[in-house]
Order: sequence, then C-alpha cells, then structure tokens
Amino acid sequence: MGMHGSKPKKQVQVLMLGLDGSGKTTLLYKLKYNESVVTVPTVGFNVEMLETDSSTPGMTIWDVGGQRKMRPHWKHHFLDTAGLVFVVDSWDILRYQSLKGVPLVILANKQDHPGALCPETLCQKLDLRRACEGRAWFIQPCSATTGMGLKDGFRRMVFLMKTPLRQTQEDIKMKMRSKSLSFASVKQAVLCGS
Ligand SMILES: Nc1nc2c(ncn2[C@@H]2O[C@H](COP(=O)(O)OP(=O)(O)OP(=O)(O)O)[C@@H](O)[C@H]2O)c(=O)[nH]1
Ligand SMILES: [Mg+2]
Repeated sequence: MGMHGSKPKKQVQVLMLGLDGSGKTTLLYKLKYNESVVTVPTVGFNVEMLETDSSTPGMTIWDVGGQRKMRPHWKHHFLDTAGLVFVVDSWDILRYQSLKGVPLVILANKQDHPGALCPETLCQKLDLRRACEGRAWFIQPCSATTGMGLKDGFRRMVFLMKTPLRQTQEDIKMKMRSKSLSFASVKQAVLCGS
C-alpha cells in the first residue's frame, strides 16, 4: 500500500522465453542481484521485479522454463505481456496470433564464449529480418555470466515498446544514442506515454 496520496507504482510485464539452457534464469539473477547463480532447469517460472525509482514504472520479468514439457505452458503467460524477450533459439513462438506485433528483443547470450556468433552473423544465419517482419525488434549481444549487454537489452525492450515498426537496427541504435537514454529515463518515457 502506498503512502497517503501516492499512487500505486505502475508495472509492465515482460515475458522472457527461449529454449532450455539458453541462459534465461542465469541472466535474470545477474540482472537483478549481479550474482552468478548455479541454476537447475526451470520447471514453472521465476519472476523478478527490476528496481526503478519511484516515479518510473517497474518491469516485472517472467522467466518461464524452456524445456519441451514446459513450452505448452508459455501461452498461459501471454495475456498481460507488454513485451517479449527471447533468448536465442526458436521462432515457433513468433507464430502465435496473440503475440502478433509485440516488440521483440533477442538476447544473443553466451558472448563470453570464444567463437560465439556475433549478432550480425546470427541475424543472417537465422534470417531474422524475415522472421521478425511485422514487429519492432532488436538483437542484443550479451553474457549472463559477465553481465555484458543485459541492461542494454532491457533498455531496448522499453524503447521498442514505444517505437514505430519500420525501423532498421541502425535506426534504433542511432536514436537511442542521440537521445542518450538512461535505463530510468526510457522507463519514464513509457510512463508518460501510457
Ligand atoms: N558461458 C556462459 N554460460 C552461460 C551463460 N548463460 C547461461 N549459461 C550457462 O548455461 C546453463 C543453462 O543456463 P540457465 O540459466 O539455467 O538456462 P535457462 O534458459 O534458464 O534454462 P531452462 O530453465 O531449462 O529453460 C547454465 O549452466 C549456465 O551457467 C553465458 O552467458 N555464458
Ligand atoms: Mg531457467
């Protein structure tokens, strides 16, 4: 409950999906606590709120297990999803009608591994431009182990929720650079626009 006169804090729901072992749980706890946790495959889901200051909406991140037996349960989380973060690998999820047009951030995780594919190569190999047609999207290199790129990925998620569809990856990078958006200020933008 808030103090007298204060409004309850706004929350946006962000759904994080991806095949089992892609690193969702690791990156969630790295992002939230800056800790490298030892994970077990998620049966069910983990949910964490990302901290923001009192004037900006928080992001509630839902990390749903990616094992085959868990995938039929993904759709139960679609209803109030404002944005989708997909940790590489599968596109099947993009075909669901109820996720049509929902902005997409692809976290190209495990970049700390020598020989990890760069975003541009992944983009080509997975034919992402075609797969992501009809939605705002961005591919973000990251490492759940070191924390590299994690905050940027979620900043981009907030940015994409506010951005028109027809933009190239370069457009998005340039606009974010020129506005020099901070993690807090992009969340403020969501609050003001909603
Ligand atoms: N080197 C490296 N290993 C990672 C990275 N992210 C995750 N891992 C490892 O990959 C394994 C699986 O990570 P999880 O976070 O459990 O994967 P998950 O996507 O939550 O898997 P499910 O819960 O089964 O859907 C663990 O051994 C992690 O330590 C990363 O960025 N770099
Ligand atoms: Mg997990």
